[in-house]
Amino acid sequence: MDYQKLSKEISYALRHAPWKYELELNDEGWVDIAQLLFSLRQSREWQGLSEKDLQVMIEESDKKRHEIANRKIRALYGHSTPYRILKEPKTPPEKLYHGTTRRFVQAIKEKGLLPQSRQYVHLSVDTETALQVGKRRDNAPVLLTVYALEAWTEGVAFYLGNDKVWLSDIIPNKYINFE
Ligand code: HQG
Repeated sequence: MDYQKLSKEISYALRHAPWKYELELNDEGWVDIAQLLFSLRQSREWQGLSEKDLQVMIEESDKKRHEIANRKIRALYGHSTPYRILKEPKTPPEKLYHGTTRRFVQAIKEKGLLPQSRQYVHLSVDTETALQVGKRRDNAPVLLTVYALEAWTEGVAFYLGNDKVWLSDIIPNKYINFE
């Protein structure tokens, strides 16, 4: 089984287009595994898909994108669906990082970090992870440092994503270092 392909399709279903799979996310983004399997098995490629495959997909993934509990599965971050998924608010570390494309820097200097098509801004716990994120779109990405704890103290909300990814509301430019 191509677990990477499976992960991409499940991310698409759980982050962006659950209705195309006749799924409805609950407030925290969970869907019943049985319903997801039923839907995916309609296509020839995933005919033999089992719950075990979902577990293996998560274990073998390079990033912790999905989580299983109580016979349900959800995406941990990345959502663009119209109803905002409720994430657990959490006090952030002093600094978080964001890797981006050179051509976005000017706009971020002016407007701060915006969620754009997603529900939350995505931040990384370390510079290496942030640079990997930035490399998706630019081979020489720009690393931004976010003074997360200071922003949080002054009212910007932060939320738990996974061990590497934090989510937040808009980060005003005064909390960002562009060096
Ligand atoms: C940029 C992947 C102009 C922002 C990754 C980013 C991540 C602005 C882009 C996760 C802006 C949005 C999310 C502003 C922000 N003006 N551009 N004011 N503010 N931007 O893909 O953070 O592999 O929605 O810098 O690893 O790149 O899919 O967000 O470049 O963890 O699991 O707007 O998705 O994870 O791009 O990536 P994205 P992201 P997966």
